[in-house]
Amino acid sequence: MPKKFLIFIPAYNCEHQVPRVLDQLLDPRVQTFAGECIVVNNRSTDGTEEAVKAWMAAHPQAPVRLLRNDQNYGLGGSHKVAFGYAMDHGYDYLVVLHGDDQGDVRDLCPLVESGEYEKYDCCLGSRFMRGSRIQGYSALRIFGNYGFNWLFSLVTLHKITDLGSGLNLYRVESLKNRYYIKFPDTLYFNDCMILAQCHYKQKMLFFPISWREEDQVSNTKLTSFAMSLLRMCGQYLTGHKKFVEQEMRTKIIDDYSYQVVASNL
Ligand SMILES: Nc1nc2c(ncn2[C@@H]2O[C@H](COP(=O)(O)OP(=O)(O)OP(=O)(O)O)[C@@H](O)[C@H]2O)c(=O)[nH]1
Ligand SMILES: [Mg+2]
Repeated sequence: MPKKFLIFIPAYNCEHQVPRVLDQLLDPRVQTFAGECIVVNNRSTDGTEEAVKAWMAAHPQAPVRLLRNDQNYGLGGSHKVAFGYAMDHGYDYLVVLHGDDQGDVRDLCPLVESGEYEKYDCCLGSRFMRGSRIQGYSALRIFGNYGFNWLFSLVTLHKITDLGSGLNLYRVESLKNRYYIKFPDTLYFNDCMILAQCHYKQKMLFFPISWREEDQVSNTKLTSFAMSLLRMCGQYLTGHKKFVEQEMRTKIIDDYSYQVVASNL
């Protein structure tokens, strides 16, 4: 039976980029596997929601649904919304595609067309491996990423070539025990996911992607991000199990609730 794919686009203040991301879904190669798409608006303060609605009105055949989080849950919290949605709606796979148009969902096509993705619990897009293409990142940022990939690889004894790009594929079954629920709701969510996937011995594949920074605003504060990653590595080293099971949120949310604000389905 063909597998059901849900495309999840996290969106926060990306009114200019999100229509371009939705345009990527019109590619016939993408349409062969993409089922429904949810855009999760994390309470943007710009015109993101209007831009998505306008795109949906112009493409009434596109199976897109626009969700709005009941609070700003951060990028991690938005993943929790989407993971829950994928489980509740019977999806087999979930594709994460950032709404700020830095990646290209077509980079997934070879993996999906060959069926190779079925061997893994997650296929993680990598900006820093053979075959990857990266534009618009400073040398410092690239160097820092290579350094942290190396450090995380050493700590986990797994070859890690990206700690969190904006194009990833998850097997929904592998998320069903909701091991991720106490992970930070912030931009550190992906780093914790990788450490947990190593701890739980999930099958992980890194695949090369193209990534660009053109008209996007980077929200990553490099120094504090680096310090937090170092702290995380230290904690993981002193006890994997304790690390992945601890409460990592500063604010506990019992229900990552949302409203459906528009739907073409
Ligand atoms: N910063 C931020 N992004 C969010 C949030 N909720 C959803 N997003 C989306 O998450 C994606 C990643 O956010 P970015 O700020 O670009 O962070 P990043 O991609 O990790 O870092 P860069 O490589 O610098 O772009 C974007 O598509 C945002 O639209 C949020 O609360 N804060
Ligand atoms: Mg970004």
